[in-house]
Amino acid sequence: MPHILAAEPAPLTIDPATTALVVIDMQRDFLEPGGFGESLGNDVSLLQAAVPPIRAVLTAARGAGLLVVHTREGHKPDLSDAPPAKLERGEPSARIGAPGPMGRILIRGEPGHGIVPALAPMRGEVVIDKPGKGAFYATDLGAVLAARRIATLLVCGVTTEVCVHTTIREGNDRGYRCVAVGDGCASYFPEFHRVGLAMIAAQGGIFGWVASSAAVIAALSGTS
Ligand code: TIU
Repeated sequence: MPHILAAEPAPLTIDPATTALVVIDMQRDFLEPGGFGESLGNDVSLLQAAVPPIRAVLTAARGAGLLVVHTREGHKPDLSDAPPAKLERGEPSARIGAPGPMGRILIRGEPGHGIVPALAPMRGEVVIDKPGKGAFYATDLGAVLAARRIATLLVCGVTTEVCVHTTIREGNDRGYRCVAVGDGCASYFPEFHRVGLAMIAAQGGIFGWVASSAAVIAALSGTS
């Protein structure tokens, strides 16, 4: 049954049968010290703010029977899926593939590549490994969504202005109605987070909508 979701710039109707929750890159490499995020010079503690709202939205999405998709950014151990332009940035000792306290940085199968325990995928949920910032690039996300006739994506995760933004832009161009769950996103730069969300909803929702986790939960539980 369709529900009304309060959002910016305007409310929209969502049908749980054709809506997916997409949780972007809530990995130890971005959220914990010693991973990729910290290797880039960031204060990784800033991303913790998104964890409780995502947990709450995950619970609501599971209860409403939504398709739940988790993504992980990372590369094959031989780095064959990582373009040199991505690898050559940063100090050599802290680049993608370098050893760190959570294993090789941003490499599939290493401890740092895993999703934080608080948001661990449940059995049956889709986990998409992506080599880029967008979740559609070089993945089978599009096929997964098409098989379920998904029309609307509720997108949360990190970081707001990098992988969340890229995924919403990709999804918008592919015809999906993309809703950023605002407090379920976070950035190492609070200003980028704020402006990143504003950019989505500006101009009449130029490439999507922005809703709060509370509004998403209310819509999914039928109380809005
Ligand atoms: N550095 C940064 O802000 N983000 C990334 O490198 N990847 C994601 O956003 N997942």
